[in-house]
Amino acid sequence: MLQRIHWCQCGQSERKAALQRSDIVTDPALVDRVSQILKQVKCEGDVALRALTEQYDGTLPESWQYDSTALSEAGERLSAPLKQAIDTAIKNIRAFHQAQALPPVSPQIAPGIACELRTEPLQRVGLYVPGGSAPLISTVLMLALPAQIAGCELKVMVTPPPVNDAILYAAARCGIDRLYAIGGAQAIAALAYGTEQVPRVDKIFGPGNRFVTEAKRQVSQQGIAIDMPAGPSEVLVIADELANPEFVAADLLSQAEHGADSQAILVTPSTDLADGVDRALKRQLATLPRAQIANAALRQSRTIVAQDLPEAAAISNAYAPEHLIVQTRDPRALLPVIRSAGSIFLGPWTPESVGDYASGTNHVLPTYGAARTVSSLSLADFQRRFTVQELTRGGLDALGDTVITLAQAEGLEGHARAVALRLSANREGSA
Ligand code: HSO
Ligand code: ZN
Repeated sequence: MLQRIHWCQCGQSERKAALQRSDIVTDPALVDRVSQILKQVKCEGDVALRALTEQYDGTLPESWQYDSTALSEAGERLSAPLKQAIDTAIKNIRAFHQAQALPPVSPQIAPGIACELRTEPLQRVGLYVPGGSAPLISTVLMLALPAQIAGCELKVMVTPPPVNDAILYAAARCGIDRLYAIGGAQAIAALAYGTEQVPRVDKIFGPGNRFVTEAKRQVSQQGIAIDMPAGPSEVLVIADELANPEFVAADLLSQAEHGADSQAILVTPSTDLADGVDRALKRQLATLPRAQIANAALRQSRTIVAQDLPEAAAISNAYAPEHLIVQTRDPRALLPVIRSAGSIFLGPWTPESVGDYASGTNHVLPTYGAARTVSSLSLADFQRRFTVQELTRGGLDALGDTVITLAQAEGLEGHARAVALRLSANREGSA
């Protein structure tokens, strides 16, 4: 079922190819088109938003703007179990992100020298929630809750029309201030430049299709901050001979159903387990509603047979997956040797789905190997850190000569004098 690769039989280039992601081709036509869309929205504002929405998403609905009152009415049309599920997910995600608040950092460095690290919320944030084949209610929670907890003053959400009631309800419950039924590159442009109706924001968050990703890339070069580079979603599962092949197959499929460009990789020392997973995949695919998408994704997925679990961990480290699921006899034992994974799911009772929706962690994660240097979305992404310092007269007296020596070593006499004249004022004063 899955293409199988035996790691020990591979040379360097075959190993590299085994961990290859599908190419993200920067299509010059797409780059051009997105650049035109950005310009059009920048120049024509809401008129452009209407025209572009008509071109790409059907018509812009009469009510394409929702303030907090309009949002709060959406709940009336939603089933009780769905509202309950959204509320439970909110409770858990809020708890995990609230716990991320940094305690104040204000060490006394030396007598008379006080340094502080403070945080403040970003003021205006723009949150993109994809529409398309699956309305991502959970993405509303993952973006809006940390923004709310951070205390961002203005939280603007955009999502393509038609907007699902559950998205509106989730937005209301997470304190979204304004929501606009616009999507694609035009929505990113509206957030980046502002239009008559849509306020300009300082930073744009959220996943999206190729247009959205390219638009975020282009506006980020114009000085608007973005959360992280986005690529197709991916999972790597490390499983040993004790893993349940049905569980493993289900986890691979939950990733594969996201999109034809998703990637699912199984790394195992057991060919028996690999065989079992292949059989389970076939069985489960037969009744999966999105089997066509999942099948396409599985065509670029694979099983890598490793010699042992340490080698499996090394393979995972080399791939740097967005999600890593570990289903082994003692999953926590592997944790110390695992590096560069966006989010790690330990043990048979921790499918990726729980983190996607409701356990509390964020599902906006670095893809395409970015996990080597980029972290999962967290409270800190909605905050800015800055430092404060204050020296007393005595503090400067004690540190002054050090600074003067370093400044002179750099040939920056002006810096040295800014200290030296205070020191002499100080010493004369006390003489
Ligand atoms: N697995 C996706 C998030 C998601 N899954 C949303 C279901 N809904 C990327 O982490
Ligand atoms: Zn998912």
